[in-house]
Amino acid sequence: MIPHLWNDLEGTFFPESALDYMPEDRLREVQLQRLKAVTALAYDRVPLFRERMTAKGAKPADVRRLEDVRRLPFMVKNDLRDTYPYGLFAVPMSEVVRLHASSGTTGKPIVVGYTAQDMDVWKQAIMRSLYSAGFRRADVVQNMYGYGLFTGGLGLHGGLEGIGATVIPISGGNSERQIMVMKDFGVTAVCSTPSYFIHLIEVAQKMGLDFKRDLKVRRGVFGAEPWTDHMRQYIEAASGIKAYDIYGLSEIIGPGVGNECEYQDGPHIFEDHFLVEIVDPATLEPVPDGQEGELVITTLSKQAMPVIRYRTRDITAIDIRPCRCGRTIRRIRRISRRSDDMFIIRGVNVFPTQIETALLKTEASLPHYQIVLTRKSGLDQMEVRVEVTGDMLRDSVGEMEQLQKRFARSIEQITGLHTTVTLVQPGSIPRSAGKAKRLLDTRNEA
Ligand code: DLL
Repeated sequence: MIPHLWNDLEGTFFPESALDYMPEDRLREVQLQRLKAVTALAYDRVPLFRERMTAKGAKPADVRRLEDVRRLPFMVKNDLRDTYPYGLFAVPMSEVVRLHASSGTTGKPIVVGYTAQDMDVWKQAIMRSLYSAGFRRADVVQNMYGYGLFTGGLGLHGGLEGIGATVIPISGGNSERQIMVMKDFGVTAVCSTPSYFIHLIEVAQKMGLDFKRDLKVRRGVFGAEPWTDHMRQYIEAASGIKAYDIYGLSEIIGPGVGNECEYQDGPHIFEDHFLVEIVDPATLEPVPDGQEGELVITTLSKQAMPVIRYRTRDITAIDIRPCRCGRTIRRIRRISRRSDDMFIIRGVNVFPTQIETALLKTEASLPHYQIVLTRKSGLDQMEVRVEVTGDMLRDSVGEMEQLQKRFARSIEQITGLHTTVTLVQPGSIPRSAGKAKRLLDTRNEA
């Protein structure tokens, strides 16, 4: 029997989600009850978790108060990779109704699974996200997140249908068509990565359209990559819409871990489903509320893949100031950086090591390379500079161009991203005595 972890609460979700306004002591009670249940579930069903608990001398019964979460072992992205594909699942495959995947540091993605109940929890979390950002059933919504293995497209889609909005499942790309649809279908709200939407603003301008005058879009939820307040101001001023931050990650559920309310002051976390802690990434000790550190999340109601104390690598702080909207679920500060070297370009997660793998696959000798990220007309661009070694030197210019193309193709195969490859003189890429600085990210330097 799979325990029911969430529908014990008779929550009325609409017109306003009662769960967002639960009295704080009741919320903490719910969290504790669920933390106990999810710890027991993982202990019973997930060997990796049980082994780590045993190594720590811990038992599920040790969780008596919420703070006891600190007695539980951490999980990291590598754990998902090491147990690829289904090693962290706590239910038989017959109970799993959906799989999603996200890229990891090696060629293999990480895989996440959902039971029917997990799908419901996810849908509710997205409905609450959209509702807090002002989306309503009368909205016509263009969902520009990628449909497929990425959690963005289908995740948002479920919640959009849940609130009764009209969904246009267009996915990303084909920018002129996006603008045409936006105009002709009378789109009132959008879901997109912030960088792609900025690009669309430019495309619309090139097509001779004025966002404010010619389009009916009034709001959007933006996430899947860091975006600054500066970018928000730009989006709002240039398009006349209200832009809200949506946060989430595949390992936890996908989009919908948290979302901003009308005050646009950092995402409220759906704390009845996600327990958040902030730790010092070096010592892993908790930091006081309000102080910055690494966000650690425990899923409180997921069945297929319960995730305990997941180190997100996202750097933020819990905002303990009450929000003017009256929601009791707390907020986190908007995420502007990660503690590891993964970077996100156009919503796709990329690790420098993936680029290295691609270069090595093309040419056997180890190249010196640097990844340069820039932002042109609002759209993120990736350039990979590769130092030419003796082994790579070819006679003709044409052969060198071929080499360049093969590098670019190999990078695209591994990351799915189109990139410019530039061959540079030997010795021109800076060397470091310690860690190599593979990434030059100038996207926020404007
Ligand atoms: O990006 C899920 C998602 C889809 C969120 C659509 C929002 C909208 P992943 O591909 O696993 O999942 O990437 C998760 O993206 O750990 C953050 O580093 C980053 N990220 C996600 N949302 C935000 C945001 C989806 N609002 C990783 N602000 C996370 C900053 C974000 N970074």
